[in-house]
Amino acid sequence: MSAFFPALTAGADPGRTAVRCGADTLTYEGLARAAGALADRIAGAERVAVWATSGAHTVVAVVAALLAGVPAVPLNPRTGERELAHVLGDSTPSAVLAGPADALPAGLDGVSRIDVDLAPAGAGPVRTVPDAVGTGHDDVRTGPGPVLLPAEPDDPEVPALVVYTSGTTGPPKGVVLSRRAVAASLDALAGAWSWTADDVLVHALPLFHVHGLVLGVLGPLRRGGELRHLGAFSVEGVTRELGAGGGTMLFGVPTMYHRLADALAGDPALTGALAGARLLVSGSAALPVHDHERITAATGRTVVERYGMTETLMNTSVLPDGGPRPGTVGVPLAGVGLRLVDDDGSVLGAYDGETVGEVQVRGPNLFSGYLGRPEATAAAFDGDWFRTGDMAVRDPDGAVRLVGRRATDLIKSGGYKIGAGEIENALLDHPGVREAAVTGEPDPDLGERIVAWVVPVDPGSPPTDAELAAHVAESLAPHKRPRVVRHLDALPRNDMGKILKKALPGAG
Ligand code: MLC
Ligand code: AMP
Repeated sequence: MSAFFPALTAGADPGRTAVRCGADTLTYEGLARAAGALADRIAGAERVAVWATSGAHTVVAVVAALLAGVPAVPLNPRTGERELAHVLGDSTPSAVLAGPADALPAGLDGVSRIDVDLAPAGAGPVRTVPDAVGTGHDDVRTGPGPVLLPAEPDDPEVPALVVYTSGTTGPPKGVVLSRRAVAASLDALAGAWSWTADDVLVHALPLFHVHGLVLGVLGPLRRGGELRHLGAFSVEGVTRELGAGGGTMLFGVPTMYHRLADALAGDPALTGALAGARLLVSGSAALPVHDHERITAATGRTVVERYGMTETLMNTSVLPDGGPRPGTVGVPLAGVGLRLVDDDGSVLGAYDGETVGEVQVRGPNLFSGYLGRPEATAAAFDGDWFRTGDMAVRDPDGAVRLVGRRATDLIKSGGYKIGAGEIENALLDHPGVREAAVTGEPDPDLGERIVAWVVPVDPGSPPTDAELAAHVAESLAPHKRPRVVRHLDALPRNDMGKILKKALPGAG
């Protein structure tokens, strides 16, 4: 496989800015130097974890892992004890890569730590020369204290990342993404969006899921363009970096676009910044038509939606020059096969905007399997077609319109996929909880908010809502905490004792 990041090696402009995160700026030369040095340190490891804070250290760590051909497991730095123990036990990383100033939790005590150095001492200016002397390195970068950029793996099936994603029940599963899948998806997006080295991508997405990490970090670096990460989402940050800051593209989840839409009235600087961007892209959940309309009315720009999934990377996108298509996620990307399938397994051919089926996809963008779970991997496929669990119709022009999900126990909140089962298990761990059920209900900001239905052990002194939210946040992660807690005397159950979520008051 050719170089994953051509701009780090041959003939690129080494002085071009690659990444700006807060106070840290790295040119392509600086990134090659920092990631090259780290790649040498981790070479040969089976897997490494990355303490994926929203900063330049995460970028260097993941680039180093790709250069070394070592799969990286990004860790949410806010992951709670229970979830962290699961991910570490499941993925058994030989080291964790972290920023020197990062405080790591006790759960990582047994994993050796490697500090990411943004500016390794002794490494001079980078010069790339071909490997003529059989050093095993493609490029030898010389200067005071030469640093070697390792030969990247030839096999495109070598895993690049293992990204954890929630299922309906039980703890999250590790999705193994090969170099082939990541490259194919990014290159298909580049084609659809005319994404080039001239683009400056602005975003504030977390770097432990595919939206922020694959699209938002590996995307601009594969193109040889620039990434500006805001650290944390804010209207001011978007205004600054897209406006005078020179950003050309914005990636966000619908919650972020909703907050931008709320702020547009009376904020000419934000309006100008959005109007001046080349491309505004939303994904990870549906952007409500009302938010599309508010943004277009104020800025004259349409937000382009694309549809993806951790297991499949990107499947479809609205084409930027094809006119506005609010409510659809566009057409399949180059190389992606997409079909709708009925409950009985028959393939639906109608492009009538009405016939609903499950979305199945195939193509080079697909994952290699769930780490260590061959049965779960097999169950996710129908032949070589991956069952997404998303329900959709096709419009007459082929655009895909998502209409729901097969599993009601999957909640999308703020663009995060969250399994009801993992929260129920965490709640049942609390000494004050006898029974628990978790559902999602519509929320104008988050898309869906997590609701916990709880039967307390002692109805006279039930645990407080804040206590239960903190319990889930500490055990799993803050974004998995219930936003609403409702108390019941008993959960509705069928004759077999199964909880009937549809019979919860006001649910279903
Ligand atoms: C509140 N907080 C608590 C807490 N209550 N912390 C601990 N215990 C408690 N009880 C804190 C949080 O730590 C955080 O701190 C703050 O309150 C708010 O937390 P939040 O719930 O995360 O923030 P919110 O404002 O609701 O976040 C909105 C958001 C976020 C949009 C910024 O949801 C987000 O980043 N979403 C992106 C998800 C994403 O990338 N999905 C892609 C999946 S891949 P502080 O310090 O932050 O204030 C995929 C495929 C595809 O879907 O197609 O893309
Ligand atoms: P995740 O497993 O976290 O990667 O989330 C993948 C899921 O996010 C998909 O199966 C969809 O349900 C949802 N999703 C992603 N993009 C969109 C979009 N543009 N519109 C609606 N849902 C989306």
